[in-house]
Amino acid sequence: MTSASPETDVSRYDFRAIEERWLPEWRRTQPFRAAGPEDDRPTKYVLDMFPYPSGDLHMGHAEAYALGDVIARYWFQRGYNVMHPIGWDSFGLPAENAAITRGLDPRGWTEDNIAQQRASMERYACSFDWDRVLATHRPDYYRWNQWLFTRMHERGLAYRKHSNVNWCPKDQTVLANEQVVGGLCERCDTPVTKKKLNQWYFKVTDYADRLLDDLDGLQETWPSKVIAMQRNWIGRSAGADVTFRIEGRDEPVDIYTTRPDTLHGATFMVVAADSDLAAELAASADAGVRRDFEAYVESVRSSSDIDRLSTERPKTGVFLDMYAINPVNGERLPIWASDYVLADYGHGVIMAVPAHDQRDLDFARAMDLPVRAVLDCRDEEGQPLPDPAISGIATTGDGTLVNSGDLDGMAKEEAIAAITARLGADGLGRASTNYRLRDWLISRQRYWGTPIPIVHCESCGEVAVPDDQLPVELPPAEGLDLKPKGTSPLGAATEWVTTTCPTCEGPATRDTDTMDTFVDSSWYFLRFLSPGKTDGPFDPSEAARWAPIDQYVGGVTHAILHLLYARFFTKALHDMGMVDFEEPFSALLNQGMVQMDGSAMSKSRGNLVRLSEQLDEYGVDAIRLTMAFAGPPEDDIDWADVSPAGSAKFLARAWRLARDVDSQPGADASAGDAALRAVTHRTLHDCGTLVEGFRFNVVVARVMELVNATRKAIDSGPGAGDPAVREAAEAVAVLLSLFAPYCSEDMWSMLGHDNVARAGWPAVDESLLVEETVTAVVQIKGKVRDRLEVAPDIGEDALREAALASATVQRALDGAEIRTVIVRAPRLVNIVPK
Ligand code: ANZ
Ligand code: ZN
Repeated sequence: MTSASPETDVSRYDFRAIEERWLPEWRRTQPFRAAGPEDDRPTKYVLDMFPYPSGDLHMGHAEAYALGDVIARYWFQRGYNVMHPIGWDSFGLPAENAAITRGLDPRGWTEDNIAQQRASMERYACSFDWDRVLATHRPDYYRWNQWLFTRMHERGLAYRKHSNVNWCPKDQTVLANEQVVGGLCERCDTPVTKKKLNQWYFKVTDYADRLLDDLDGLQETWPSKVIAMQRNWIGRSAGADVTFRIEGRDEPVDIYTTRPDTLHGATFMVVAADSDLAAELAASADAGVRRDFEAYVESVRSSSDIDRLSTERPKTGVFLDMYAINPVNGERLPIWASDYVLADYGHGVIMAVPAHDQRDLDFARAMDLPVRAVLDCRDEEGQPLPDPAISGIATTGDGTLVNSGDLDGMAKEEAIAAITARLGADGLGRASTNYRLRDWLISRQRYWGTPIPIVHCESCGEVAVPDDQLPVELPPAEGLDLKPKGTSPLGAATEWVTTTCPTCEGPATRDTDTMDTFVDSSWYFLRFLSPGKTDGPFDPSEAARWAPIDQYVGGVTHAILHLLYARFFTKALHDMGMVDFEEPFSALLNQGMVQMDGSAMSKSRGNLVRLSEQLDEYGVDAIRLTMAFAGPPEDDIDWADVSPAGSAKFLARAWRLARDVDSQPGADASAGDAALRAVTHRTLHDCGTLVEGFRFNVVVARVMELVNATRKAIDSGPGAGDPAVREAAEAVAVLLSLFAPYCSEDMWSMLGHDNVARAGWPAVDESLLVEETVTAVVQIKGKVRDRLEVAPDIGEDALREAALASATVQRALDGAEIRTVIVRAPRLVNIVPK
């Protein structure tokens, strides 16, 4: 780097000049390439979630990449062979909608944005391996989506079925359950409706137990909030199926319940209005009932599952004029159809126990149906809870059975076991498990996605496109109307759609749906490991060497879907023998959001902070440092509360240390100032632990202290020629390389070295890790009178004694008698005189 160093002869810190000096240098040297299998250093795979290329980078990206970079750069300094790649999640609605509104080809628009984001990332000094970039909209990537789809299809893990799906009338596309938020489309806030369609699914439910159980192994390294969200999403529920006979019908029905102990309290049955069973039962009823039922089903169609399950909502329904028989006591239970029972959970039909289930109770009260308590429930003081029939509040806890024949007096678990055994003996019941998790609906009726590699043949049916004919490339957008209209725009690409069957060579048509973009992001972390591979999605030996990912960094917005799908893919790949691990992300860090004045930044609110303007004004390093210094990484950052100007000032102060050092590289530090050396080595020692614990803001604070101590040593201590000053300045440069790459590179160069990012973590001299002291404040009646430097582990008695022995304190007490002394070791002593 000799070409760059002579120019460092400037006496002022000028971040623009420094950026201009080093960016071309790094472009040339590419310091962050991961090394191949010949390298025997230990590996670390650090991954930042890849962005959508929907515009230039914004403040949110700046935060995420600054924090991910601290971790990656730390492991580089620690001497690891680090994999830190980046790519683009470049298919999907944002790009397509933007392309439609601007009348552009999504391809060109996407590539332009990628080029812009890449340039911004380079300027931002992200430590990415630029030899590994990928973009999911390119055929050399999505070819492998199709290949993986085919492997899933072979195993029955990809299948097509006709079913009621969430439909966004505005975007004219299906939505996964996860993309429906509060009944609204996640993207455009339009109320979501249901539509019956033939759609492609991945069989995630086959993996429900493993997806749930394997969360146990992530307990220590994933945010507990994310684990809880995953658990809740999978929603495993243990209960029993119970078989009820229906009067006038040959076939009995099974219901699912988590409370078989309440079977004697069932007073009616409710079937999901939109289920096949409801339609079947209604069909045999008289014309009046049928008419009411059909009108009701129509009205139900537009409500979301969340609304339907809400306890707030008034209950509605239709009596089907039929009866079920309770298997334990032969009672006749009227059968109703309602929307508060979901068609696709359990069996889509329930026994209603209004005394002990709030929604059943609301329904019973609305329809004037009987309520019978079968549990004696008590409050904390042992007092009986009010009768639900009168209070309107169901008693949903545990209790002792009553009104339940010979089960009376039993506790919940005992009763569940007894009832289940009894029903089991008669073939009328069995233990059963249900999940909230549904199969993953992956087909979309949009252009900008991976074509589903299936052709439909009249004689052979669904035929997978053979591997050697992949990729099935998207036809050009030109001439196609991309606007959403309910069917895929690909249907209009007649030439593309018309094909021959790979099996019988007869005429066939291509499937015109494209894949959900979550498919693309479910395995991209493996593609980075062998991005140019042309005979498979990834190289299994590279996967064995690098994966699973040691540290994943990204937003909590992906806490459910993306992580769940990536986990599912990993398990499926494991079962195909392609990877030897079952969880993709060994550790996860969710960074907070960048806000302005207490709320999310948005164009409409006018509180948008532009990253490019911030970078121009304060420089890349100051912005990165501000992101790290703002607080714990999980917390939101309010840009109104932070000071990039303060960060810039601090960086100038650090930089001047290197300028002032007046000793030769390699000077023997052991001869240097002992006090400064102690601070340097303590800082290096602690900062390692702090980085590994994600306490980046504390690391920055510690570097600030080290800078201050070094400045003091130069100005009023042993002076700029002391080798301990050089040692300290070099430590500052290495530590700052995690946060402020430009400034630290310039410092490093002034100090006579090159490539600070690979300098290596300075060795810590343990003998210099002298015991630190902390400051104890001594108060008299709450007023500060003295400060004492004490050992951090000082005991209460010793601290009390030291405080009372202080001359300043004695003078202030002026012989007064002492009533009490409050001691909070090691920080505080408060003396209260009589
Ligand atoms: C009788 C009962 C009595 C129930 C009681 C609860 C309390 P989780 O825990 O979510 O699995 N249920 C079953 N299928 C349903 C469906 N398709 N739509 C709406 N609700 C359904 O909930 C299982 C409980 O939810 C089941 O247990 C059933 O009501 C109801 F004191 O059966 B229970
Ligand atoms: Zn055929």
